[in-house]
Amino acid sequence: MSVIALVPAFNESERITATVRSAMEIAGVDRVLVVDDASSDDTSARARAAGAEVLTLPSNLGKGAALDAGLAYVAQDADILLLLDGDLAETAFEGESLLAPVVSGEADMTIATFPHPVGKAGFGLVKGLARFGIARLGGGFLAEAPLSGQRALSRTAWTRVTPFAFGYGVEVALTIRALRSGLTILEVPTTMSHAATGRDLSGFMHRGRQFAHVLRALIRLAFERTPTRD
Ligand SMILES: Nc1nc2c(ncn2[C@@H]2O[C@H](COP(=O)(O)OP(=O)(O)O)[C@@H](O)[C@H]2O)c(=O)[nH]1
Ligand SMILES: [Mg+2]
Repeated sequence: MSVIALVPAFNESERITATVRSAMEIAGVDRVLVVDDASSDDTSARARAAGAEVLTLPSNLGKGAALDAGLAYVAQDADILLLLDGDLAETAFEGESLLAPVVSGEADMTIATFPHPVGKAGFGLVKGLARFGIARLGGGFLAEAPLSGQRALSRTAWTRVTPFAFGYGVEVALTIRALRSGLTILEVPTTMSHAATGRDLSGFMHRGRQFAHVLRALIRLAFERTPTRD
């Protein structure tokens, strides 16, 4: 059974080396593919030096399109997809705990939950919108980590829930489509951490963009035909 880690990365020069090395150490992971979305730093070079395969996109297309490009690149060879953000650094290793329930068939998609941040990172608006949207459009499912991009998906799951949604709408769309397809989702507690944004201008801009992308995904999903269960 082939497990391929897909790592979207945009200007992750500081953390990508540790992320790649840690992902490669996960038992069962066969390939690690970093999709560098036209970073202006040396993310691609560092990812390659750390041992990953690297797909470098010619212009910045956003997280969802980058994941689509990565998936197209590995689809023939992939049974289980392990999605790991590029900014997890050493904690990417905890992606290991996402695999077992999918390998055993206990779950079609696992999602890593993170410990609550010590200092308040944001105001929880994006998370609140994502959680509300998933509950509303996904039959009442209350997601502990609605925005977590750290997931493992069986082949059945990823063929049903892709293509990925635009930008940062990826996660809510994965969860809602999985629920609508009757797939089993399991949230797995981890102690992963990432480069959380703070309450400065770039943090607000980042969350504003995320909010817009999540809302866009929810509006599209509200009109998307629900796949029939088989
Ligand atoms: N390929 C690609 N990855 C992106 C882009 N924007 C963010 N990412 C990556 O997606 C992951 C999550 O983004 P991040 O900014 O950390 O968002 P957050 O963790 O949800 O606050 C990280 O690995 C980023 O490097 C993008 O435009 N393209
Ligand atoms: Mg992050």
